[in-house]
Amino acid sequence: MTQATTLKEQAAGKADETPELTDGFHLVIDALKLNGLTTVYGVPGIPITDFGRMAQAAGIRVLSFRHEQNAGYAAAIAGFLTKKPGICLTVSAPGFLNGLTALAHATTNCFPMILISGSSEREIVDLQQGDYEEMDQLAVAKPLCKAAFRVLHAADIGIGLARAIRAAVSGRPGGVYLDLPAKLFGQVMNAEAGRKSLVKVIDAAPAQIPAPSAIKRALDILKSAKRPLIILGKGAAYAQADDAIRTLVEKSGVPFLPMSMAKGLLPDTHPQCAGAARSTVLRDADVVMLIGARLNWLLSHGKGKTWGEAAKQFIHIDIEPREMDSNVEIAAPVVGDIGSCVAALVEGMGGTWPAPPADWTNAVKAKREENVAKMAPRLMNNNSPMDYHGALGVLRTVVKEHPDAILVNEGANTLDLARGVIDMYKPRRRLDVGTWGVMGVGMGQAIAAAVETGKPVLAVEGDSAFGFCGMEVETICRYHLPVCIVVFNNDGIYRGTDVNPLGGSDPATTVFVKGARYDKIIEAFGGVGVQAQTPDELRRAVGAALASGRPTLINAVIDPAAGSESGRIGNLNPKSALGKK
Ligand code: ADP
Ligand code: TPW
Ligand code: MG
Repeated sequence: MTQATTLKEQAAGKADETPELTDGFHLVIDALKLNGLTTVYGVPGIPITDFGRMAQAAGIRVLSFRHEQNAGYAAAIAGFLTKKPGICLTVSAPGFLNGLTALAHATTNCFPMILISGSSEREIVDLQQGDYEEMDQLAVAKPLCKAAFRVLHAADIGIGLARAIRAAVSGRPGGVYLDLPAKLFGQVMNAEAGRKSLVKVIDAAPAQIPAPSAIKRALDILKSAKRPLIILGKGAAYAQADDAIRTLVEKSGVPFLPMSMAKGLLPDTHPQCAGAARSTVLRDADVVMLIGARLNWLLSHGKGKTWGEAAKQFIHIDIEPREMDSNVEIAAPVVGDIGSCVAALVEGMGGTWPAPPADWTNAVKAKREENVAKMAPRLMNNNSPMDYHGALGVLRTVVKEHPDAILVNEGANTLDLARGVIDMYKPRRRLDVGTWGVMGVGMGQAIAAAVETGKPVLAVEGDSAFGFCGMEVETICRYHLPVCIVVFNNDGIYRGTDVNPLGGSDPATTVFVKGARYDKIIEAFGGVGVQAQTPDELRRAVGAALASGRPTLINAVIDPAAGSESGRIGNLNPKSALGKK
C-alpha cells in the first residue's frame, strides 16, 4: 500500500463524517431551477463569470450577449411570451447600468423580468472608498423598477428569489432588480440547510377575481351601446386567455381594434377586426371596452380629436386598480386578471346576447373594405429602389404563409407602416418597440423569441433601429438561431435625403453612409447575407431564409425619399416658434 493511497483513503473516510456543503453560487442556481427559471440572458465578467459557467453545467441555458441592454430586452420579451420572469444577468456598475434600460422598459411595458447583477463589496461601496466597479446599484435601480432586493446571506437566497419572482409576475407585472454582492457567491453553508432554505413559489400570480357587481355594471353599459368597440392591448396578449377573449368578442359581435402587440390575438382578417378602420371606430364609438390596454399616448389619452365629439363611456378591464380614471373617467372599472374578468363577462352574457346595431357594424365593415382596397395596389408595386409598401407587400404575404413565425419590428416608418400592412394570425406573434417606442429592442427580442418558442423569427428593422443592437447578429449566428433580419435601408433616420443646412463636409444629422451593405455584417460570422433591390429579390431571399432556418440578414434597399418624419407620429415633434430649422 502506497503512501498516496493511504492518504486518499483517509480523506475518503473523513469525507463521510464531514457535512455536505453548498455555497451561494449553487444556491442561486438551485433556486432558479426549483422555480423553473432555466434560461438566462446576460454578459459574463466579475463577479458572475463562474456563476454563468456553473449554471450552464447545471443545465440552465445561459445565452451570452455582446451588450447587456440586448440581453435585457431578450429577458423582458421572454417574460411577455412565457408569463415567467425573464432573467438577465450582468456584472456590476457598467454592466448593471447597461441592463437597467431594459429593466425600466420591462416595467413600463408590464413585462415580468428579473435583472440579477453582481455587485461590489458593500462595506467599501457604502464608504465610497473606490472599489472595483463601485456603485450603490440597489439605490440606482429602485426608482426604475417595480421592486428591488439585495441578498447578503446565502441562507436568504431562496427567500430573495421568491420575493423577486412574486414581485415580477403578480398583479401588474414588471421589472425587478436582485442585487447579489460578490461575497455572497462564495459564502458556504450546510447543504441540507441550504436545500431547506430554498422556496418553490406556489401560485406566483394568483387569479384576481372581479366583483360580480363590476361585471354587471360593465355588461349593462355594453348592452346599451349603439356603437360599441373593444380595444385589445398587449396585456390581453400577455394574459394567455386567448379562447375566452375570442368567445367574448364573437359572442358580443362587437368590432375589435388590436393594439400593436395584441395583433393576432384574433386574426387581423377576422370579420369583426376594425384595424383598417381605426380612425373611424375611435372617433364614432359610444362605448369602448378596453382589455389590457392603457389610455396612454398610444390612444391619445382617451380624448381630443382622435376620439371625436360624441360622448363616450369606457369599460376598463385591468389588473391594476390605479389605472382606472388615469386619463378620463371610467364608467365601468373591472379590476382583476383578464382571464377571470373575461370569463365572468362571458358567463354574465348568458345564452343569447343582442348583436350591436347593424348600421354600426356595417359602417365599420364598409370603411375597412374601402381602406383595404385603397392600400392593395400600393402593396403590389414592383418599384426599384423599393418603397415601403412594395417591400411590405412581400412581407405581408410571407407572414400569411408562415402564420406561426414571430415578427419583430422596429424603426419609425419601418414600424408604423409594417404594423398597418402586415396582418397577424396568431396570438403573441408580433413583438415591437412597446410603450416607449424604444429603438434597439429588435435583436434581443428576436433571440428570445427563437429561444423561448423554437419558432422561426422575421425581424423587420429600420436601418437606424438595427444599428442600436446590430452586433447581436454574432449572437444569432453563434447559437444558430432561425432568425431572418430584413434591414429596411433608406440611408437614415426617417429618410436618407436630408442635407446639412450649412453645406460643408459633415452630413445631415439624420443620414447614414449611403448605399451601406448591412448584409456584409452577418457574413463575418458565417450567416447568410443578401442584398435585395426589388420586391421579387426580397421575396426570394426571405423565402430561402425561412426554408433553411439559417441566420440571414437581407439588406432591403429602400428609396431614401420614401419615408416621412417620425413615421406616423411626426405631430409629436415640438415646433420652433421662429419657424426656422
Ligand atoms: P398597449 O400598449 O397594447 O395598449 P398597455 O401596455 O398600455 O397595452 O396596457 C397593458 C395593460 O395590461 C396594463 O395596464 C397592465 O396592468 C394590464 N395587464 C397586464 N397583464 C394583465 C393581466 N394578466 N390581467 C389584467 N390586466 C393585465
Ligand atoms: C433608444 C428616436 C425614433 S425612430 C428612430 C429613432 C432614432 C429611428 C428611425 O429610423 P429607422 O426607420 O429605424 O431607420 P425609418 O424606416 O423611419 O428610416 N433612441 C431610442 N429610441 C428612440 N425612439 C429614439 C432614439 C428614434
Ligand atoms: Mg431608416
